[in-house]
Amino acid sequence: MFYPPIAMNSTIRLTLIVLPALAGVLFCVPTVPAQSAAAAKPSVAEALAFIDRAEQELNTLQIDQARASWVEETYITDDTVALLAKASDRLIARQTELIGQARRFEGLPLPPEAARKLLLLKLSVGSGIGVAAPSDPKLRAETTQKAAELDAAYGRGKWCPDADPEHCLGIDEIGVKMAHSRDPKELAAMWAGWHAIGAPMRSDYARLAELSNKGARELGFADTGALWRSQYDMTPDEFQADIERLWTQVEPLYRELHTYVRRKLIEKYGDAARRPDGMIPAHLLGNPWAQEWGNIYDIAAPPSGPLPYDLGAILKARATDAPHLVQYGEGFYRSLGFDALPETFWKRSMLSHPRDRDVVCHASAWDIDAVRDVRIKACFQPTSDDFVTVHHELGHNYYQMAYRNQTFLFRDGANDGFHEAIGDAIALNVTPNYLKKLGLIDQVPPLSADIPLLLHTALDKIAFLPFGLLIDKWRWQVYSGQTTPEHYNSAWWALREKYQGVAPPVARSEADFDPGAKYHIPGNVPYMRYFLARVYQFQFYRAMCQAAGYKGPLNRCSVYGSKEAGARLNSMLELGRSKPWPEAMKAMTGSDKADASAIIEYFQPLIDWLKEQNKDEKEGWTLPADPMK
Ligand code: X8Z
Ligand code: ZN
Repeated sequence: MFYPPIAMNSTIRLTLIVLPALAGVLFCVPTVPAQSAAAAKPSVAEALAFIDRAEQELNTLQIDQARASWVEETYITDDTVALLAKASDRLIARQTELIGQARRFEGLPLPPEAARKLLLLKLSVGSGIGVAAPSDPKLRAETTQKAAELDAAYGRGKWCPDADPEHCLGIDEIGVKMAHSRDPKELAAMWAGWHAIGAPMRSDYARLAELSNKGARELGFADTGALWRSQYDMTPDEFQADIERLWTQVEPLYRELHTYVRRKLIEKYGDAARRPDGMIPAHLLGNPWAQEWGNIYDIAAPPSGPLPYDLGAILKARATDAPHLVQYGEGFYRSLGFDALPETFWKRSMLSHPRDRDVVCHASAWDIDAVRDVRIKACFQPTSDDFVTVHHELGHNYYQMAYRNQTFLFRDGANDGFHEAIGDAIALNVTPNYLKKLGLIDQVPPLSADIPLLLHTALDKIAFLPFGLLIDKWRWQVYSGQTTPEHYNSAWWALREKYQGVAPPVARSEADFDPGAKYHIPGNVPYMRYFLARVYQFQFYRAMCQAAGYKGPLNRCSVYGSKEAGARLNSMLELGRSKPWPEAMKAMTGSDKADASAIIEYFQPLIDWLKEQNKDEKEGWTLPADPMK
């Protein structure tokens, strides 16, 4: 299993209260035949034995699939694509069969753990490729082949600026260039060059959506989006409402940041940044997808001055190599009381971009055998972004190691947002004090430097929120049929305009498929997890700071070296998915709710400052008239 995969979980509320009602829905599968509909009712002991065997079998198949997936993503060829498709096919085929067989245990008075496992078995369908597949073997094979091909298409994606095939750039290089270029023309060319990788994916993507929907419907879900929204220990509708609640809490922060950054961009670029509708051109924000804006800190810097230090420049000046970057991260986890990474991590990980073959550079963390074989696959560079990404990926690996004593179906995050939040919560501890301890900076800047530091963090964390929200809003529309393939790109931009207030730098049409240029779309990785994680990580961070006995402004807290903070974190990690996520949340934070109050507390001084900066500005943007209306 690797992260990011599709995740699966449920809650006590589901198991104890909703399950009897849901069991009818979840286990009343229209087209997967129940094995023994006419046979005598099985006993509880048989159900427990069935679950035990299923877990062992799926564990073996999943290890095979993870190895095939690792080889495909680190060495893309038509053969590794085909081998991955086969391994995924075997896993999904068996998952589907077992889900069908499990129907005969419906209505048995099972212990809660076993009932939860049967629910998770069903929700786990398609883990490995991110989506379900039809039970018809031909259609299933087509599904797994398409999924593997789309993943490979992203990995092979390149932009060749001067049509010289010897001089092409992958996304890791484009990312660094877009972080540093301040030439709007060059930025627009890079933006368009990278986004061109999406167009050839469109028809495969449409077909995969159709196939995965068929798979999801066979299992009783409305569509793939509903299957994804069912992973959160509440109904899909409740989940949607909870997301809206969180967005309402944080949207005002985003709009303040948008207003401020837009003004700074116009000061810098003039007409190249100005639009009558008030939106920001998406190529000017220091990131290929305008998802995190920390790289344009220099443009957004307040009058009080630049950042007190530039971590990226420091790492580059020291020629910090990829293993060294990872050692920094490992050092943090060890200081909390976690183990050293296993020897095999260093032998088997892919930490840099190999030059002799195509790979998927997008960073991910892997748990190949659920024993010790954890790995990272990434194309790390000595940048401050990758300093954070190292902590992020290691968060997945330490979670995987913490829940390894759970049985198969419980070996996952409490929900997928938890999995994404751990490493980010740790990276929030990269404060000036901590960097000084590492010897990376000489002086700790005074508290008066906090507006620059907070602004830099907000450019990454707050700017991301609408992006994190809209990716799956688009996919949910695609899967429900609300957005048809002829409108894929316009629906994508309608959401980017509505939520982010950004606009494409060059004209777009349905000849483009811009969603394909973002890894998680061809990779079929659900994305709402990252929105959740932006909220959760501040809750987790605040809880660790409390456990460490920290008193002071939240943004200056670093729990480096605190065994108490480590123990608090571990109390949540070791649960894996054995408990509903609100219980895991409670073990860590004392509260069983997702709640944006921690993120607001963290940024409060900046929020006040931004309001002051924006007092003469017109906030917001206007949307183009909807052509469908
Ligand atoms: O995909 C990731 C991680 C791997 S799970 C590198 N992230 C999202 C992205 O890059 O789009 C982390 C932040 C959001
Ligand atoms: Zn992740």
